[in-house]
Amino acid sequence: MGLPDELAAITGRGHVFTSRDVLEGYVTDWTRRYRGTAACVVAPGSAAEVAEVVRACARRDAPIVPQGCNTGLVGGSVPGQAGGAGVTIAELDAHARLAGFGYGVDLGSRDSATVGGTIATNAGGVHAVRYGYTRAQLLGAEAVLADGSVLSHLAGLTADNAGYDLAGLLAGSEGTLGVITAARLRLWPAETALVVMLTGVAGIAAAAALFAEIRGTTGRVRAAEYFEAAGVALVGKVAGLPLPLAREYPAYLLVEAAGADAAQQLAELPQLADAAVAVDRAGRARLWAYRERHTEVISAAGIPHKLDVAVPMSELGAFRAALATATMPHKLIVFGHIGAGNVHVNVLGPDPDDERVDEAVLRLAAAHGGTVSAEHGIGRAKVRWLHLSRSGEEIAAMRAVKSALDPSGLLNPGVLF
Ligand code: 2HG
Ligand code: ZN
Repeated sequence: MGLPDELAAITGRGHVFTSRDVLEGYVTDWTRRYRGTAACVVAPGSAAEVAEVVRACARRDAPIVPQGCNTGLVGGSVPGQAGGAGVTIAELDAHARLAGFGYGVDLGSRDSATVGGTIATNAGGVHAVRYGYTRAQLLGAEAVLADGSVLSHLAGLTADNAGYDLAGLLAGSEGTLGVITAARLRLWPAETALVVMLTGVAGIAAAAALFAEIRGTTGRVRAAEYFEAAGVALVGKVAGLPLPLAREYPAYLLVEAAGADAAQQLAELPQLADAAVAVDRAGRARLWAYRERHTEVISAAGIPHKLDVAVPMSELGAFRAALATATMPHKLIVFGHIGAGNVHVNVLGPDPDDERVDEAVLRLAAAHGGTVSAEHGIGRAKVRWLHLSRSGEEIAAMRAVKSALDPSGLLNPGVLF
């Protein structure tokens, strides 16, 4: 019996896919820059089935790549050259809202990204400035380890300080330590009286300064997002949206805040020469679209090199200026979560396999005191540059954890190290 048949005996035949056409969508990552091969895709329906599948693969030394809905952007959820169950972020948030709560992580791929995948990647998203990354939402986790054992800690006690934080370790492990099958998540009281403000600024340093001012004067800031004229032009061209303000600006700052006074506080800011403000749902969505549609319109224009970096707030201006030279002569689109100093550098033009621009941008971020991965993770895309953000001692400790939990390197080989 071949592996697919053995797996079908565990999950049922309808949960094992082997046809080339179906596999294609699972072995190519969202950017189309990373692809690999797989013997089959299996979609187990429970933690017990995941455990049996992992054991069956381990017996045959068959590597496993855990995948949520494959929305990752660093090749971390697709196999190298050698889906299944899951609740989406939008479903989780909608469910929490029925009880007057919300989930702290929100991101553009909310309708497809799964809770398991976002835990594995420690997703940040647009509300990280208020609620933190996924790890901060995690009160416990259940995961199947490489030997098929099930690690489970779901009790959710607030006061619980007994040893290593294994759920925290699984967050951001990018599928290299276990397959996440359940989680206990923190919810937040749903915020009301939301206001979104979009304004033009001279550049990234001005956006950072304005954000600092807004944070000091406005109640609850939930998001602070940055984008530039090049991105707005592409959104206009591909998605057909008109210019967001009366005239064009070099860059834009979008802020979302909550609270009865928030709209008034924003309106009183003396620095705002030209701004659009929306308090109703449709108006807020209209302003958010200029920021949220960046990823999709860039992808429609080509296969981008995505460098998701962060630098200290004080370095943003100098970093942005140096970026223009480092990425020449290619098309550069810069946007990101400015509240966290997180800059999404997208470069269109270089061949997908040509890593010179990746090298230049990541070294530049490191030289400015930043990190090679602010939000998306290391995946396959940034393995070569992990050392720019983690010391030899840190990488050795990570490798020790990996080989203790997955001695034969069965889980997501080629990702992270
Ligand atoms: C976002 O913030 C995502 O929209 C994607 O992290 C960023 O496409 C990108 O580079
Ligand atoms: Zn992002």
